[in-house]
Amino acid sequence: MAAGIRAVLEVADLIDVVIEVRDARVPRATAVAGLHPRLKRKPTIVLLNRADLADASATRGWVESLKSEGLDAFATTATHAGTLRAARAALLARPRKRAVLRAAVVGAPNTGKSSVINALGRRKRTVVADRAGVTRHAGWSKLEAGVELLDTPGLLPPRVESAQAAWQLSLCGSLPETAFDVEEAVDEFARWLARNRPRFAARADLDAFAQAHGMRRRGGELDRRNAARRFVADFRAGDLFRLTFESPGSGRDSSRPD
Ligand SMILES: Nc1nc2c(ncn2[C@@H]2O[C@H](COP(=O)(O)OP(=O)(O)OP(=O)(O)O)[C@@H](O)[C@H]2O)c(=O)[nH]1
Ligand SMILES: [Mg+2]
Repeated sequence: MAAGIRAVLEVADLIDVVIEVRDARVPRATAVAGLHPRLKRKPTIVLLNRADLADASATRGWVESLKSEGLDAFATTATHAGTLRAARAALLARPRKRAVLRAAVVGAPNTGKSSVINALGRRKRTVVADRAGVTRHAGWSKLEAGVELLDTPGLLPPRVESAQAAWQLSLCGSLPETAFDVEEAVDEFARWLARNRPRFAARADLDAFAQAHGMRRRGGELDRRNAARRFVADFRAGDLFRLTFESPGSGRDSSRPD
């Protein structure tokens, strides 16, 4: 993802506003705008995107917490353009130092950056797909007269903070498929659910999931690997349950250390 940060930094002087797209289910692990001092200093609008897949009250808590730190924060679902209305208004209301207001849309891979650009412009301009690493090059597009948006490739911290953050990012689609073992990620998830959301725990039991879907190998044993793939696809599509992994906690957003 080094290309991602390079692409943004090359034009950092031109950028008036950063629109940071986070995944509302992992708002701390997908906070990347603070990674580089040149981006961190810019006025920032934080979008907690994929709000449709996150726990609604947790998202409200995150929005409040980010606002209390002085950040402009909005819950959005980029696949529903209407949810971007308030964020769009906040962007257009920004004071303008130059004739053109330029905003860079940055975020971890697959958080919905390109979808946000399409939704802000209320039309399809950029390619979106449900896997990390789709946008490979930064590209400007005009939102309206005098306002331009920069789509950027996904950024990740050089080192993902913890093993827990890694499997959570994997499940949410922000780490490439090759970066994790799908079966292990679902098993970790099942253990996390048992501790934190016991009412959902049985849903992530791979044996039970394979059994329920009739997924067996030729010899007759349960096909846990295929079950894990199907489970992850269902989870990403929002077919299982809404869930937020990280709670805002108290005080500052630790993802934006000084
Ligand atoms: N459920 C849901 N899906 C979304 C939302 N926003 C985007 N998506 C989907 O998420 C997938 C990734 O969206 P993109 O816009 O390509 O994400 P990106 O951040 O540009 O991805 P990269 O360029 O690969 O870093 C697509 O399948 C989108 O349709 C959302 O708010 N809710
Ligand atoms: Mg993209």
